[in-house]
Amino acid sequence: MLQYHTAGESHGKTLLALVDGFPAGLTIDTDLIDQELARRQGGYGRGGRQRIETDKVEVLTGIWQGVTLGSPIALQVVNRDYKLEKMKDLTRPRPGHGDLTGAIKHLGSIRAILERASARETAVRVAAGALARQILALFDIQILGYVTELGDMKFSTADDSSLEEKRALRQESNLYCLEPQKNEAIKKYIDETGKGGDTLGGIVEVRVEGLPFGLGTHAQWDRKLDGKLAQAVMAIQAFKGVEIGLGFEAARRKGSEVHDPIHFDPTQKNSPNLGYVRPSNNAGGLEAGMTNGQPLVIRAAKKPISTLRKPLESINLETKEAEGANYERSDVCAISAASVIVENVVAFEVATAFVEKFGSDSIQEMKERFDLFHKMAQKR
Ligand code: EPS
Repeated sequence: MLQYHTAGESHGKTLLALVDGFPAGLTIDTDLIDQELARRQGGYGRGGRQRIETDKVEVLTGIWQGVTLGSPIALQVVNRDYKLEKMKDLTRPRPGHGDLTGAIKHLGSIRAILERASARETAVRVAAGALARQILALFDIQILGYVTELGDMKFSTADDSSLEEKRALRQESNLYCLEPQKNEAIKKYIDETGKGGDTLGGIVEVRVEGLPFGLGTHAQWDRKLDGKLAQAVMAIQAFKGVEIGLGFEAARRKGSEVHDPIHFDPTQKNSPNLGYVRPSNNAGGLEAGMTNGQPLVIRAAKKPISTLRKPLESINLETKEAEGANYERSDVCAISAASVIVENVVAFEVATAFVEKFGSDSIQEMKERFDLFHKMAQKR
């Protein structure tokens, strides 16, 4: 099974991801991983830390002459801002962070909790996802994440444009949304919020195109792809909600206004949808926990960062007196970074389901099995 775990503290020596179950025989392009790491550091509203770091991946194990061995792959992103040994503890927990609960749970310091709870850890989650999506790229599966809301601002999802057109729009945006003409308004909104000592959250959407039928399963709850995606995305720091396709809106409509009719177009028989076209995609590409040949569409909501320059009410844990929460350097808005994180976390889960269906021993075997399945499914 393809899976990963991470290690590392925000201001510790390094961040690590251990990726297990990765197939042998794939030539890895580390520049593509570095591009995703650089994107994660970007977008308007990020804090001072991003001027210190230039995140780059080092592949420590599992690769020989640029090709995966089929053995565990250890990825490293070194922290330039390593200063953990010199850092002091905090006494006034920040509402919304894990400070209070973690310190009580572990009978320890706030520092011990915040260093691991920090979203800095997402650098190696992005690295793991950017590695795994290189499997998907071999099978022409494309993934794009973008911001659709920032605080009370809403952005177009450019529904009539292709994924590549959307990618070009995103490239021009200072927030990785699809409306670059709003760059100035975005800057103003974030600057004003920051000046007021406050922070902003938002919503991101990820689209995955070119998926075959049948990734995931209907047969067991913990292998349903919608459930696995929801867990992976909800487990990103500060995320509070996940929707697939129409999401919560589906609950407000009648069945006839929700479910996507099934048509057949023989000219599309060779494409991933095998000719089964759907005039709408309210299901977001997943039915009964399996991909249905349509684009996967997933949205997720991120709360505003909980470190506020204008602190919220808190308690001094030593004296139990009321005091403002601690402030540590942070970002006003990290929704652009969040879109990169969700994109790569989704890529990892899709790759996991892909390996589950087509095998994890070698890329050559996966290709044969992928082609065989396509041929057999065309005859179904
Ligand atoms: C982050 C690095 C951190 C924070 C942010 C994400 O850097 P520092 O704490 O050294 O300024 O900017 O972390 C959080 C948002 C959080 O909640 O902890 C990064 O590299 O993304």
